[in-house]
Amino acid sequence: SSDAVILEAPDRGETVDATARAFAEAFGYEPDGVWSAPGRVNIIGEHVDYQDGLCLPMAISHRCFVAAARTPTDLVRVRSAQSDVVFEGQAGDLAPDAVEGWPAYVTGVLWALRPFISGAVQQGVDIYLDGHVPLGSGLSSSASVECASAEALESLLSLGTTPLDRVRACIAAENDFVGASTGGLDQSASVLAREGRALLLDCRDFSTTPVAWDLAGQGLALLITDTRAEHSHAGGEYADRRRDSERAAEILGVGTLRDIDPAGLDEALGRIDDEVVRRRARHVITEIQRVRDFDALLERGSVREGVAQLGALLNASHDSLRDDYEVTVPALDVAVDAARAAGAHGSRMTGGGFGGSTIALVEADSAQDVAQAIADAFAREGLGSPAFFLALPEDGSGQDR
Ligand code: GAF
Repeated sequence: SSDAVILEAPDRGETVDATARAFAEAFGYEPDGVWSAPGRVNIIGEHVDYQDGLCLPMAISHRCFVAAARTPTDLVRVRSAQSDVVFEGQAGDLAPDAVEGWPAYVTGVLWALRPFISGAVQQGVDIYLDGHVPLGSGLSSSASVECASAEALESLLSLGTTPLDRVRACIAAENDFVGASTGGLDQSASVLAREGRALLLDCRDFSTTPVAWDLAGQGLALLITDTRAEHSHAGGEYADRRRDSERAAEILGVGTLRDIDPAGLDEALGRIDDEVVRRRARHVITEIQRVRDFDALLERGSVREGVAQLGALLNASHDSLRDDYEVTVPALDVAVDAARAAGAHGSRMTGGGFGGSTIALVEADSAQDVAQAIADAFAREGLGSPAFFLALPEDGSGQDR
């Protein structure tokens, strides 16, 4: 296979300038500002957010940029560098199912923020979007669009929202406007992420605790492999898994599987007759415990000190997602197996699955070799070339200019 290249995100300052220029070309005047929000990787805690679970996401350096301005009319116009599809409509007409394609991720946020807008939503805006989180990569390109839009709208319309208000508005945009029944992990990470940190996210209330995650200082790195196997949340499989887990909670007589004490796992599983639902429940309950164990290791010492056990937890998470939750695809398993064989401390899929990306915790000076081993395995298996990045913990959404 060809040489594996670990790609860097485009320069942030230059992209801010380019997005402002593109706005001016598209609309014929200068924007009021430029805002951005990052994509994310979830280090551990997968497919548990919609069961009130715990997750450990961090932002990555790939971001979505939004240049925008308030207009004197009630017209909303949305354009992007990535697509010829444009949206134009009256602010007051925004409603679920009224907007098609990617502009729904922008207009849905304006719609979801309406409780913070005094009077009816009559205020027009012009928005130009430049998204650099690879689309369909499982790295939360959709959340980055929503959260960058929310930052722009907060500033332009002086809404007075808190970061958590914006998280909730972006979740509502995705669930109720776009119609994808996702759980809130991605929007929380994109808004609340902190530079140099991972976030322990409690999905009961979306409260977060920053966790030290200084890999570079310890000679370690988190290698992202975008398998480029197409994935989408609007698809039925994600919703099926969510339903299976809700069924399990119902059978066990709890609001969510978070309420099940992992110490009583066997007893609880014994009460679920359906073999598939039982495995789904086992994943969710054990995954939440893996996040607790992971966090406890990070509390106790550095990533370096706990690296073997942390890696083992990453591996166990992937195996559970593959065998019990059944959300992996061959490309994800090939990437994970190749990373482990090449000496990664641990590796797992990240995000919703059914395609998308994996992460591997590696020695910094072996990242290139691990990437090459994955690229070689893809070539051997007849899979398309993957893309490689390093996950560098960036800050969450905000104003760039
Ligand atoms: C996707 C969803 F959008 C998240 O809410 C979460 O469920 C994740 O899959 C799985 O952990 O990214």
